[in-house]
Amino acid sequence: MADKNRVLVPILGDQLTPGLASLCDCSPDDTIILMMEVWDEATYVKHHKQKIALIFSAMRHFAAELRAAGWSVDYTKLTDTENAGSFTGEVARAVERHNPRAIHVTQASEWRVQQSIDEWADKFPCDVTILPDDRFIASIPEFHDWAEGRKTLRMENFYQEMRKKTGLLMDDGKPAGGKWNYDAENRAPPKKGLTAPERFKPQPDDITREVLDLVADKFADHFGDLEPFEWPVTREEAEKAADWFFAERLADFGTYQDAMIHGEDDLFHSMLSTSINIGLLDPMELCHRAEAAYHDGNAPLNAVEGFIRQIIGWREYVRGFYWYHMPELQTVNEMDAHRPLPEFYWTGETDMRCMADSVRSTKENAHAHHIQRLMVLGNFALLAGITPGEVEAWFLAVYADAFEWVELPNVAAMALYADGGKLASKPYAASGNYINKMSDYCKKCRYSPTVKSGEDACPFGPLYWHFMDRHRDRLRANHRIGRIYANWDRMDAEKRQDYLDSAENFLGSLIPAKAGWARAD
Ligand code: FAD
Ligand code: DLZ
Ligand code: SF4
Repeated sequence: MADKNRVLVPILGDQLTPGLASLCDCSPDDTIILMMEVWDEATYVKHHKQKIALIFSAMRHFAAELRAAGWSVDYTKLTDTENAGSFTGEVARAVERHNPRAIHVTQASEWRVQQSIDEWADKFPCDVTILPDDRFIASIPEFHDWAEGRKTLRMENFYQEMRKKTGLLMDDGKPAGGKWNYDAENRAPPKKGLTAPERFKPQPDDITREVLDLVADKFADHFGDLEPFEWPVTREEAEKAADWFFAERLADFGTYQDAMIHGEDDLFHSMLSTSINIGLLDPMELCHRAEAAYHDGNAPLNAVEGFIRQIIGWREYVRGFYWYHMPELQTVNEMDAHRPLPEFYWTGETDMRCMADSVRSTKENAHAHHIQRLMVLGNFALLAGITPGEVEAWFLAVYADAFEWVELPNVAAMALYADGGKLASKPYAASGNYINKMSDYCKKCRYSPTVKSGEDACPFGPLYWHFMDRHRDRLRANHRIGRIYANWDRMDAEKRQDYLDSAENFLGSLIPAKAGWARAD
């Protein structure tokens, strides 16, 4: 049946928010909402099985929520049609079915998808309106205005603007407690025996079970364990997960933000990124709750400021940075890195205990926490000079919270310094001493961070010096690393050569990943 005069509102898998911009000016009796499970989105990289299950289950639950609220939802399941291929293909079919008078769509979070949406106005015989995604605190033009003309873009400056804009942790125009940033109090190493309270783990209902069967059947060759599947897939579950975090973990979130413990996969982290990224939780609401916990005396300032900084600082900043630097950000390789990704990023089969544990958590949970991503998995790729495109595809494929707008700046610019320093003032390069200080990994590792070269040396040590040595011309002018070259130059020549030989031997032993893990052959 043709529904002339109705408005078609396509909603994408990370737009699961009732107050979405494209729904605001519509009423249920004048609108058809279109939701589409499509092969292109599930396979442009071979996402972790849990990520596909998360998106499909959350989409199906959201469709049910919308229907219960009186909306008409046209929902295409992946197996409904033979060729549920792409967003544009499905919208074309929906235009034929419904003959809408207009399409209203909220801007896609990712450049790749937005490129295809930009073609809809020419393709379809109706008006197409693209609305800005107002679920972020800073709009894309606002970030652009802030960035334009600045020599360097730094999160800290942007974050202060966001604190002023939102009024979060502000006392009479000044930062609460007198400082903008309590990062220095967010770096405690793990105490012996430190454990974190369990997080809230929702159990699959019938809708999720059906999706899990679908994923097991259609995506068996994708990376990662499908079960246990413990991600929130509804607003209600996500809110329970947030309640749990605020009650059980926030108070220690700040102090142990950078700590790593073997087998303690998420420590005091919130595990809320998937829910925030797909629209089940409102980032500002979370920040207000964190601020209230501080004012009520339930969490210290270093925890609350740290949490708020991740959200209105880093999360907003990387999103603005992404749109400011796309599409060039996809191909940056300022460090001239060309080594293939090692196979152990997929198998976890390495004697490096820190890497093996981070890959294990990634495989089992579709998650690793920030310091595992940055200072273990990212740091290794930086030091070993792995091709940015391969590292980016890995990070995009393996995490349930991975969307290119947040993944790419974190990987290319933060972890790999492949943008040459537009985001970070220096590479996040570290030897095994950092990992040894911040984790319990090294104690039972086959390597030792105190052995400096040779077979038993922690590979991060020689790799660190190899990295510094080969990038001397690029990095020595950076005043934040000049001191490192002074140390290198003070070492005797034999010791320096030992480091470089150990690194070369180790790099020569790496087995490249087979094709087909991240993308279909
Ligand atoms: P918490 O530690 O509890 O932090 C609270 C929230 O702050 C997170 O839920 C997230 O929304 C936000 N946040 C924290 N750090 C960042 C950051 N650097 N950038 C953006 N938001 C941040 N995050 C993703 O959401 N998707 C990704 O694909 C992703 N890829 C990353 C790749 C690398 C190499 C690095 C270094 C970081 C990446 N991050 C990514 C950021 C961060 O690691 C995750 O957001 C975090 O681990 C999610 O777990 P959590 O919810 O427990 O976070
Ligand atoms: C990640 C993902 C996957 C796996 N599948 C779908 C899908 O079938 N349909 C859908 O609407 N969204 C999916 N997503 C999320 C999208 O990739 C995400 O919404 C866009 O990339 C945002 O630009
Ligand atoms: Fe990782 Fe090196 Fe420590 Fe082993 S010794 S866990 S490789 S940092």
